[in-house]
Amino acid sequence: MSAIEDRFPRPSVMGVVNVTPDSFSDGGLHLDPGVAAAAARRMLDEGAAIVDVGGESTRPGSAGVSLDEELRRVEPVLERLSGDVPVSIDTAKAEVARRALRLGAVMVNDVTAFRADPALAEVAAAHDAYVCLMHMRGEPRTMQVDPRYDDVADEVAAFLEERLRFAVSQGVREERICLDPGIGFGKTPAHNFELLRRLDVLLALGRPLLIGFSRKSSLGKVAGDPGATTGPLTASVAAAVAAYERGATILRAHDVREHVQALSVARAVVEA
Ligand code: HH2
Repeated sequence: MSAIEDRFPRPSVMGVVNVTPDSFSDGGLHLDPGVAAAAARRMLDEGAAIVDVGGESTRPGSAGVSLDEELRRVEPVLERLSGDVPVSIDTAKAEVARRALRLGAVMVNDVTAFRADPALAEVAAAHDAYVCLMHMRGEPRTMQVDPRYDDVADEVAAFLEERLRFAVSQGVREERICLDPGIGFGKTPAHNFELLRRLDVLLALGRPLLIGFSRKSSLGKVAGDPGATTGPLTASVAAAVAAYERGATILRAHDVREHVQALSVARAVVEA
């Protein structure tokens, strides 16, 4: 298989299918495996390059789910997609990733960057899977309680560099790895926007970047609702275009059609 930027050229959209009762914006929508699989296929038709299937919400305040419950949620969906939809498995558990990769998933998206379950790195390496390593400060239960940084871009970059080195030391090929600053994971709206503004600091690590700003509350807040827990579609699309223009490669989004359309225009502007 190829380098991640060959398989997922700039800009590629990653559609989101959360098979959870409690995800912050689409919780409960895709609990039925047939509905979830249909949503994944629709996203592919709408132009997604890959679909991110997750069975555990990481919204602020969430406590996590057991291995059995996570498998019960995602396995029937992956079986229905049967290797003909490119799937990323959004998990921090090695066993969930192992089963998903056996069922045809091609990417492991770990919001803990191989910290929660270091064995996940070996599983990804054994399958030569693509990997997304994300920055999170703290854990979902507490991460939004007064997050502070001296320099958010430098600190996120240092963390991602260390996790990249760890992944490579466990046998994951560097060319398979993308990095993600983890928008909303232990960050204020100001931190999230500074990370986008200073994406060059992360690009200097030499790996493609994945950005997941879709529907996140910082967008609702900056668009005028200080108590927002989600962000509107229009703001999500604006953030994805801004991220792409600053160098992001993969844009993680719930509303695939609109993101693909907007990013096609943005690409037409930058490409001769
Ligand atoms: N955001 C969420 C989940 N997984 N993975 C990556 N790599 N980057 C992200 O920004 C990211 C992610 C949170 O969004 P969502 O999946 O919609 O919600 P929940 O965690 O509540 O299921």
